Amino acid sequence: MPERPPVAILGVPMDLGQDRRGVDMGPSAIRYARLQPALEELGYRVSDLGNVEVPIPEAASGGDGKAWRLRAVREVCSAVSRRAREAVARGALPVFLGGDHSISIGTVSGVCAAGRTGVLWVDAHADFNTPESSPSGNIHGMPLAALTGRGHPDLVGVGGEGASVRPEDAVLVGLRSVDREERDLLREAGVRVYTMKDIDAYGVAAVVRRALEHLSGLPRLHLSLDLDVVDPEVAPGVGTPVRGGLTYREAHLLMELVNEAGGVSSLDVVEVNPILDSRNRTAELAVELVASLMGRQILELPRRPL
Ligand code: 6HN
Ligand code: MN
Ligand code: MN
Ligand code: MN
Repeated sequence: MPERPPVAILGVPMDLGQDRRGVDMGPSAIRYARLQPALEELGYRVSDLGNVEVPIPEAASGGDGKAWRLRAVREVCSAVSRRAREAVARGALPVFLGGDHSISIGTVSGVCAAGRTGVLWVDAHADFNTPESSPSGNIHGMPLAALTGRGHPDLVGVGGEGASVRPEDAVLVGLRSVDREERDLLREAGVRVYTMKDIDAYGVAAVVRRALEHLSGLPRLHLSLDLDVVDPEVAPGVGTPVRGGLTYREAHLLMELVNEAGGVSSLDVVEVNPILDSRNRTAELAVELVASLMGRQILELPRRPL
């Protein structure tokens, strides 16, 4: 077996970036679904670094209808960013367990300290709102905008002044719900986008190949996996479900193809909400998808070209 980087798991039980209770239990649900043993079975050395502390919503201050609980989200994301930076400096491959997607303001800004990083954002949503464009004021709809330098200075400033990611280094896959003003922001920024329509028309394989080609020159690759990219019939345990998502096999194929192309240097698994789930299915799916990304194969045989 080739040399594999040590994996470091970090939980971020954050539910402050949206308004449905339960997503703070995502890290527990994913651990309960046996993430660590699944990775060890693939030959990784895994350490679980525990959870970053997150205040409960009742105790979280700051922010208004444009960006709820802004100060608390910023504080948690700054702590996450430091932990992420330390993990990659030690040579680990960090796997961050959310929590809602606002955690990525911390995770991605932290891993970017190790070098220019391509970001593959796999999500039903674009997460490209600013406080001004957001219809909800929920910060989990803003992380990719903040990471590329747009939005509230308190969010953009996490992990250091200014943007962590260049817009041309980000690719969105699986989109099917974008807010009106968010569309304009995305277009102006020049982020590459593959919607569900592209996946329907060209297939997951072609879309993933294009997305990875676009990011291939960069030394690092971060995958931010929002489980709501998967169809809610398959992954019901998410706070903002949207019909028409990836099938079970499309989601696996996406992961398998990223693995085949060389894998990732860091990963987020976010938006799993066990209160809304049915018997932990969505957390179990999350673990399966991570295993596919990290090298689990249907057959351990040499591949023959088709
Ligand atoms: N997520 N675009 C909507 C909003 O409120 O800004 C939904 C965001 C969902 C975010 O799923 O990570
Ligand atoms: Mn998201
Ligand atoms: Mn989403
Ligand atoms: Mn920053």
